[in-house]
Amino acid sequence: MTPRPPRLTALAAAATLLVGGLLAAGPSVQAAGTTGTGTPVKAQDGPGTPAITPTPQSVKSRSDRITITPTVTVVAGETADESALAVVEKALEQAGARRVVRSARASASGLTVHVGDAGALAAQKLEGPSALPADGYVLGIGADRIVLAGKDTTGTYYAAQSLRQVLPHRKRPGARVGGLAVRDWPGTALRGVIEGFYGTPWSHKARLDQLDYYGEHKMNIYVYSPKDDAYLREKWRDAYPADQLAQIKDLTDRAVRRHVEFTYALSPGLSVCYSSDEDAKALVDKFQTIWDIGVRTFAVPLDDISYTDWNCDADKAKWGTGGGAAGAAQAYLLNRVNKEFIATHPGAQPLQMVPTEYYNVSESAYKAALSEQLDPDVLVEWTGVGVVAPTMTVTQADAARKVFGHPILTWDNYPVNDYATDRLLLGPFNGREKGLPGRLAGITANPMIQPYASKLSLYTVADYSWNDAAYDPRTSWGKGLKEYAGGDARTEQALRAFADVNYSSALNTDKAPELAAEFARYWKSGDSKRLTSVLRNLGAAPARLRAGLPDRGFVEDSGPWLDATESWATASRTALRMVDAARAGNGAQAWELRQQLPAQVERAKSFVYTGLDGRKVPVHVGDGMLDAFVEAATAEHDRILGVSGRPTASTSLGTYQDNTAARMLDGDDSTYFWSDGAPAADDQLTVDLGESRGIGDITLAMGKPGSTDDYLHEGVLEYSADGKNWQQLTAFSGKPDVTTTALAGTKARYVRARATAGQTSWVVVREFHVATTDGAVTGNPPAATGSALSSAADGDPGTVYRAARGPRDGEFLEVGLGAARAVGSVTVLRPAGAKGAADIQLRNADGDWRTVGRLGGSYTDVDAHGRTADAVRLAWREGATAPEIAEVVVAK
Ligand code: LTM
Repeated sequence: MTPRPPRLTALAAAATLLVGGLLAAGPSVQAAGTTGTGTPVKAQDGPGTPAITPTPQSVKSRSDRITITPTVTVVAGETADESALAVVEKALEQAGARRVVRSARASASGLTVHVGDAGALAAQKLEGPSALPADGYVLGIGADRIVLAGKDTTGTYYAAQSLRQVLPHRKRPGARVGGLAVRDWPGTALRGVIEGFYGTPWSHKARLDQLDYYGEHKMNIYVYSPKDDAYLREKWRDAYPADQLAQIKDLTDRAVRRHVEFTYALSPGLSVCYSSDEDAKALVDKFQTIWDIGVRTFAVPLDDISYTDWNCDADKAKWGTGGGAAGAAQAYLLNRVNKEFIATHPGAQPLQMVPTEYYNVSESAYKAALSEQLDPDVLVEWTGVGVVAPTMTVTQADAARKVFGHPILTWDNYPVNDYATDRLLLGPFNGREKGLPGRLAGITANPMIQPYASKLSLYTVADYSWNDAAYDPRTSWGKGLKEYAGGDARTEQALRAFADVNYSSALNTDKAPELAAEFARYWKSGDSKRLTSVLRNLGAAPARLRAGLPDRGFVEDSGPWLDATESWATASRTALRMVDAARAGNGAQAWELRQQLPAQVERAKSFVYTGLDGRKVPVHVGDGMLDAFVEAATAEHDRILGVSGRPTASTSLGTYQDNTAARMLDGDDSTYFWSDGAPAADDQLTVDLGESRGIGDITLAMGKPGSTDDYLHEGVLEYSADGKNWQQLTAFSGKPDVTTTALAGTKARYVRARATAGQTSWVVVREFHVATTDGAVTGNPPAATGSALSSAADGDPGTVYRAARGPRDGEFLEVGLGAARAVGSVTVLRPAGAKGAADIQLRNADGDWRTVGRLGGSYTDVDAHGRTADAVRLAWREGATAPEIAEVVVAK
């Protein structure tokens, strides 16, 4: 079996889903989308009125409007704090108020805004927030006043955020604002982000910016747990240098102002001795330094460590071995922290922990030990069923609650990309069942290494966590794009196009869904006008975002992906124009465009992300769509030209990461196909030559350094004309390199390697080469090193015969047709700028050569008027320039 990086080996075992053991859902709340009396609410998303985000539970418009007067009085009530007041005052100024003054009582003239004062709702005949869960609020606009009434200070702060979104942006007073009654509360208590990925940790500036973003989007937790911060893992016992501690304090202060719980997560698992008094003290001492700068929430993640190896003999002596022993040891240490630190610090929030088995719900001795021995008030983090769970259900959450025996806080591994640093994951939070937030202590999402680019999906996480009943992934995604584009329609369109080609992930399996629909429409209709415009917009999107996106960090985060998007759009447009030209009968233009494609594709593939370790990873955008479109367009051009095209590869096996079957045919021994599992009998790898061809030597090169056992151990090579009926070429056993030669005259379209027995190791195929024998090319000048005569007529215009020298008098290049047949035309494709003159000749039944035309330029198409011939040749004129031929196409 092929080894995996530790965090990905932890694949979910099949879940034993257990029902029951619900977490108390908190104060009872009414269904979303209804008012307190069950009346359906009016959608609050009209033109010119920014939608409140996350989607509120209940919004009703009122008939009474208020006016933003030149002076607005702000009265602070008991749940108002400076953060809420600052948001309200700024929003009023942006709405046109000239003066915003604070006062102890309402003004007799002019608008008064009551912040944190539930009593002021009476005039609006609105019910107060006392029955709402924590963080809930009521916002009333009407009866000549605005009232913000939170269940608590956070609720009032959230009311202020909603008001900010509702008020217009005006330069002068006088704006009339529609009456509104918002009654709103969160779907789960904790909603936010865990910076818990491997790779370059976020910068201090980015973290401050994130905390602002969380406050604006009603997220209330940020867990500080970057895997590559040494002071959190390798050096967990060490005190912070003063400057780093000062930064954590700065973050804590900002978090307090944004009503976000800054959670400090220390991961001692790589070296801790669970039974050691010194280590327990080191943990508590480190927490104390963090407490001293204002942090009140703490976590001890124990993920991605070995629990079969102890770090000290004392642990083995105390607990023995196995998962149950590990669970008992972890519970022992965590209970000490809980008693010696959390319980002795009034105001400390419940301790959080990440178990070593965090990715499933199957019963185990480890989980049983945690369930029974860990203090009941400790929150357990869980990633769902799977490390990156494509879906998460209520049943699974209930099973997690039951098997861990503790309240569950999800560590949702989306949009994290540390396991796929070649990608930005810009699609919405998806596959999470409605009703889930209510069963959880909360939801924390592990974001991308790129903080600013993470905001698009975090917007949807916030929306789902707040109001899952109203949540629709695509709608929420669209709203997030709109907000992030800052109100400019063209920037929004560019952002949407860019996010679409960076959409797919384990949660969103559709690849570039909007572009995919455009490609499908084009292939069906043949109408290139619309697709031209789509691709033009996609190509222009990076420049538009670079020029106009308000959040400059996004542009910095996305640099290589923006470059790749622009280049892929260019290549796709070239491919589209090529098909257009070929379909219109303009062969020369189509060929000219086709020759631009390889360089454009190479450029599109050239952009890299540089990781923390300095490794450069080529980035992917719209893969499986943009590249597939270029390939499909090339195949269409081949079809119009009348050539078989490049062979293609397929397999019944799954693919590990990006090691696709196409890599078996790329002529590069250092790249390979790699299966994502062991083959069973009859699994196969197939080469499709595109049409029936004479076949000769066949080479199957398997295994690779570091994975020498990854090859088909028992199998056969077979060929077929139709892909259904197969004949054996040879059988092989126990060797990674297989070669054979088909009997002379063998014709086939397909050649495959088929397993005849199951095995445990995976399969690597470096190259699967099938040499063809028809269209045999003979003659002179000889091919230069690295080139072949056969490339002049191998059915693939992408390969080129390059001569080693200029032709001599009397030399020729001859292409056999197999048998005499009518020849409609001869098309000779040469690389742009290729030189050298030749007569194009056909051989008739008498063996005489007849000239039918002359070679000229890179595209020569000669009408042969259906003459019968059994060979075509290029009779060279003597010259110094070495000839180059991409393809001699002999059409019927
Ligand atoms: O998910 C958990 C609990 N731990 C690690 C994360 O640190 C990592 O970011 C994700 C994604 O690779 N996988 C993990 O296992």
